[in-house]
Amino acid sequence: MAKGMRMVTVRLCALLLLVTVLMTGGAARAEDGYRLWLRNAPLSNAAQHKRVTVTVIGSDSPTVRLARDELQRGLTELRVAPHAAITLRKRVRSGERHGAFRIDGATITSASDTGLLYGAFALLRELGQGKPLATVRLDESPAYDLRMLNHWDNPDGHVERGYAGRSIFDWWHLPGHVDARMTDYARANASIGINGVVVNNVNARAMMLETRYIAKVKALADTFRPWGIRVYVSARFSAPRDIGRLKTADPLDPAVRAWWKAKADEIYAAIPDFGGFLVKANSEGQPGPQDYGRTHADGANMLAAAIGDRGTVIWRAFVYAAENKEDRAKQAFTEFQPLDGKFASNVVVQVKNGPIDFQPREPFHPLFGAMPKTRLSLELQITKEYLGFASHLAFLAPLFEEALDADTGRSGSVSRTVSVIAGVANTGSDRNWTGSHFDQANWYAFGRLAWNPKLASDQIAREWAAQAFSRDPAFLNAVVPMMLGSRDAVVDYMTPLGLAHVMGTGHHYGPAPWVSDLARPEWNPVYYHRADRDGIGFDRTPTGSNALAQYAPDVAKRLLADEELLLWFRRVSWDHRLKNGNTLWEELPRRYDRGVAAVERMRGTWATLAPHVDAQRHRAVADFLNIQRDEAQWWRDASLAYWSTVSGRALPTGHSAPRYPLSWYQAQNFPEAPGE
Ligand code: BDP
Repeated sequence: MAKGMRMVTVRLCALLLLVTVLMTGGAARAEDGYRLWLRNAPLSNAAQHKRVTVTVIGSDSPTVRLARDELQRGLTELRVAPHAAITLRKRVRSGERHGAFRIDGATITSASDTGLLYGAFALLRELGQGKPLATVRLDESPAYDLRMLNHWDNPDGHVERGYAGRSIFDWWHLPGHVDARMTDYARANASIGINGVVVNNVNARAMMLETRYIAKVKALADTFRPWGIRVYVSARFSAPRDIGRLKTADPLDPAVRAWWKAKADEIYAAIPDFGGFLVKANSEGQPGPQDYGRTHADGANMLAAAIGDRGTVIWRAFVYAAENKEDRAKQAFTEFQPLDGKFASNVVVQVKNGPIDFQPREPFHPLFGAMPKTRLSLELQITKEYLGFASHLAFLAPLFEEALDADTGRSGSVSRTVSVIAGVANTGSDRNWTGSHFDQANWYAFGRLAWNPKLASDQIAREWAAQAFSRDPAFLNAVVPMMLGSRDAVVDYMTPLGLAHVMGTGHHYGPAPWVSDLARPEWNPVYYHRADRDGIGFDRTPTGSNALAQYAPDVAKRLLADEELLLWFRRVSWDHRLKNGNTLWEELPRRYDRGVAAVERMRGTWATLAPHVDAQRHRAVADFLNIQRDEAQWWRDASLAYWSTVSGRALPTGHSAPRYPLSWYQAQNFPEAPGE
């Protein structure tokens, strides 16, 4: 092409681009989701600030400088007003919890640098939702000292139950190279108040404690520190044997105790603010103190002694054993409750929200409220192992809220019985961090609720959607209800009426209620639903496993009456009559159909929102909703085909027959399913 022609073409292209941008405004900017909820989309078309002044009084630290930079950048991007002057003031206030802050218009006050940083993010969050600067008044204090993400990331980059690509932690190049993404990750966490990060899988390799790995962890800790985040490591209990050349890992053996003490000293020499260890012991084949006839308390206290007052040992209560004939839902309580009062003061016992395993719906775990002399942590799963992975849109704030608000009947709600909140992270190397755009909302919701468990799901959804997509009320009024109903839709099309653990073997993708041939009884879906010709459900009343007795009597009564948990607690006949007058056999297909219809509605809603969302993200979400619709239908059809076969009943009239015979569903195989 001649030079002149080329110039004309270039000019034409530039003109075309300009016209497109002018015509479509911000919405058309290609967006890949990398900026999460920190997009700071302009509030007006006004020119950029001529001047943003941030004055810092009383402190000068890397953290305060980050707070200042964040305000400078955020206010400029938001274009709040032609001029803005903000003051960050560090001032002691007695009894203030670390990280607390106050905002009074343009002044942010805190006793800590981290509090000033949180205040900066909070101010931008308020402004981002359209509140005028002069009217912003906040007085915030985190409900818990420790708000942490647990990464199930392996050193080889694979993420257990990860649906967003590979691990964000590049162990191979650490410590020589710390990827810039680590700063963006820490910034995102700080913006929602997360202040602790466990960087490796609970199914841990002892290698993480080797000297060369300590150097890698230190590089991360140094990067995260200014953002107010402490680093923790999952410790393999058998490490003294695996890497320490000892013959035993018995927690009462003096050599073992000395090994852990020396290891802790080595770590603290490199990372003075190291958070501590997370331990999965004697669970799903992991080593633990019971291998030596010792208790969980013996194991936890040994590590607690090694760490001393420098950090925390977080000991998981997620335990069950194949050799144990007791109902799996009961085993953690049976093992841990009698140990109440036996744990050292720097031990936290971490309990999953429900007694089985992160199902779409579970009753709260009976250990909450039952260990008043022990510090407890609530473990939630942000990654959606059992809720359709990243491709199903399921906003988890209502699930988290349900867990936090559950009344234990002993010492208030679950949120009041815990002192730590942990979430199994959903981050990965995908450009949008979480595998899908809407799964960012689950990371966000987790952080917000760990900061303030009283926040309502709809407020969180609104905040997030306004920042991540659009603050236009027309958009929010459609998208927020869609998000709020999405988890119930999953419950309906996967596990209605208290069903649980009916997912595919290993990967947990798709329906497989028929599976009955796995080595351990409690790995089989049939163990959980117990369906046959006469009925369905797990009897956890006194005539069955009596798991109900682990709850306070009033709570047990309430749980038993809750039809959403019917088949969790009771075995009933297919003709069991529900409160709405339907028999169970009539109600089941109604629930599945309701779930599928809800996804269909979500697709419709999203289609109408195209004018509010950039084309790239709109398309990606629409594609995933199509996948979700097809998979919801698959769940419904496969489940009903199976229930119909075991019960020997034809589907009630008014419900369409499954698309394929049961054998077709049973023959499906997904060796490529991620996350296993
Ligand atoms: C289950 C997961 C498994 C985890 C385990 C745990 O399937 O990958 O290792 O929980 O929490 O939900 O330890």
